Amino acid sequence: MKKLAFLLIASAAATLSAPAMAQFAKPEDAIKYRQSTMFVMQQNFARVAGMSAGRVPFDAKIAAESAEVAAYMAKLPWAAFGEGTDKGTTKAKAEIWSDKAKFNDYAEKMQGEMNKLNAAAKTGNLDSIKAAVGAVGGSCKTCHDAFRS
Ligand code: ASC
Repeated sequence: MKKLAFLLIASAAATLSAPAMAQFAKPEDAIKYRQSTMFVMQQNFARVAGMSAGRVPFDAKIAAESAEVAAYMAKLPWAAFGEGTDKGTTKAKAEIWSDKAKFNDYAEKMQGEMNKLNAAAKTGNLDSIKAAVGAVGGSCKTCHDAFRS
């Protein structure tokens, strides 16, 4: 009985010390999760970027819906960069874990720019959308240059 109580407390403590990992059964799941959420974000962002560059006809409703999805997806990948998820099928650089403050800062900046794009897309004003698309693209690139191999 004592042993069981100890095991329960030990496993609760392990869970508390690794909140980001707690929601993934294994590191590969976390890697797949962050890649999948970034893929869905990128697909939606690229649709709006294509309109803003004139590669596809501007459709305000589709732009607004896509920006909304991209802004939501932008929140999701970060919980999946827990300890132990640096190895496997991933382009994530070790610097993500050794310079977490900078990584988190870039992640937050990207979300901020994505929220601005979402707001711009709701207005339907193509010039504001163009400006916001440029800022989002810049924030993607800044982080990829530093943290993606
Ligand atoms: C994309 C994509 C990125 C960014 C970046 C912008 O659509 O996949 O990583 O935009 O290329 O510079």
